[in-house]
Amino acid sequence: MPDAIYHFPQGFLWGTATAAHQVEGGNTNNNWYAWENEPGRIFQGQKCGLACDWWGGRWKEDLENAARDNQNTHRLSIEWSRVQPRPDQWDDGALEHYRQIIRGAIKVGLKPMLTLHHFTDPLWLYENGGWENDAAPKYFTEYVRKVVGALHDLVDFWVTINEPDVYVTSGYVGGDFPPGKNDLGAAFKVMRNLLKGHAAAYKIIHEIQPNAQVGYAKNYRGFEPARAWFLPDVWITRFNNASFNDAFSNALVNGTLKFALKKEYVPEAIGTQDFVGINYYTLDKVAFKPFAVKDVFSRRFYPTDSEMSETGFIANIPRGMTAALKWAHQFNLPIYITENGVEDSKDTLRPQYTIQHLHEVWRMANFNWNVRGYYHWSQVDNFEWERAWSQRFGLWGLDLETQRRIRRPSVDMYAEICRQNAISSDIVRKYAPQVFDKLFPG
Ligand code: IFM
Repeated sequence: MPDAIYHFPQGFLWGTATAAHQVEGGNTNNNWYAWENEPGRIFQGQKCGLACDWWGGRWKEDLENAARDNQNTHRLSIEWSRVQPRPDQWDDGALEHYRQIIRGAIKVGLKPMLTLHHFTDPLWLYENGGWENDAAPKYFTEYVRKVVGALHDLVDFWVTINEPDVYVTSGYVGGDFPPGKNDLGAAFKVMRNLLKGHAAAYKIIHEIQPNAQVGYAKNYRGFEPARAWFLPDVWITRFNNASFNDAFSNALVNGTLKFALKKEYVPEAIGTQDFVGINYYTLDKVAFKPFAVKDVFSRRFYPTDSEMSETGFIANIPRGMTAALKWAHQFNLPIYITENGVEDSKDTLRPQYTIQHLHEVWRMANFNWNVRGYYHWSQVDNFEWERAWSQRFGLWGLDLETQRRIRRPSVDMYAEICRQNAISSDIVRKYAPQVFDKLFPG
């Protein structure tokens, strides 16, 4: 069999993504700490604890591993409650600590992409209504000014808010995230305030750094009608797309936020993204379900023949990545895959999942679409929110007792892809032979 190779564009960014609360440990001043201390909120009552002990210094080992394994970028986030522990108090020591981490990343050759808000809010804000409070965008703006002012000599690549769609649907519709509500009115308000916060952050960053690249990370969920011939399924699938996938991003184009059966014009949001960040994991089939008001008249399920992740959280459906990229392409901006990965402690599905999804990214890049980088979620197992430690997304495993990092085969596979800037038949043969014929037919 002759060797074949799928090359990615020159200068493609290869990295992994992390988030402060999930890796730092010891964040006891935010809403997730309060949440984990409420009975029944987190899987088996588990705790975030030391997480991956980044605050204690173990960021160094993980970032050095990433760089040694040929990555050239890392997406990480800042914990707001560390920088602003009280509304009237700033912690310059915390900012200095972040400077050290970011300097460390740059020193080993990782371009930092910095997220300003990744799910957690300071307790003082949470106790004052969180993002339901109309003052939240103003507070966020002050925090952003402080952080960007302190780090602008090191970072010019910013994600304002991670997955506002998940933050809102999980916290204010599904109830798995704090504050655990099921209230469409509150959901709309929070989405609108996040949009305002994003728009203001975009402007502040550009004021301080005219050449910065600023976007947000969109969790793109694939939706397909369960029965393509059945109009109610088609209609409800469109509705799911419009409310989950389109709402925030469309408002960045036309200023109109349409969400949770409400609509509001937020003109300052227009034109506030320089790139499209996509977090893609999986895809749902959607069937119309009469009377299911709470589930927005939808029954969502994975295609029956899907290959499933360890706890059934993710179905391996690479065509959803294609759909995500097609969706992103409409904005005519550079595209970064800001997250993609699978929970798999035994590393049996991750190699093929990663290769199959990257193959879709490669296909779209080779239609000359503007895809510029890929961040695998994640570098090392970390605290997976309400699912805690039951899901292991790391290329590297983590022994929580000892903080030892455990090298999984996917580490070597991803290192080889990053090194070659390509998926070669050799890599697929070695790490994911099950999908060799799919990727290299004939
Ligand atoms: O761990 C999360 C991350 O914080 C946001 N996107 C999805 C990941 C996997 O669930």
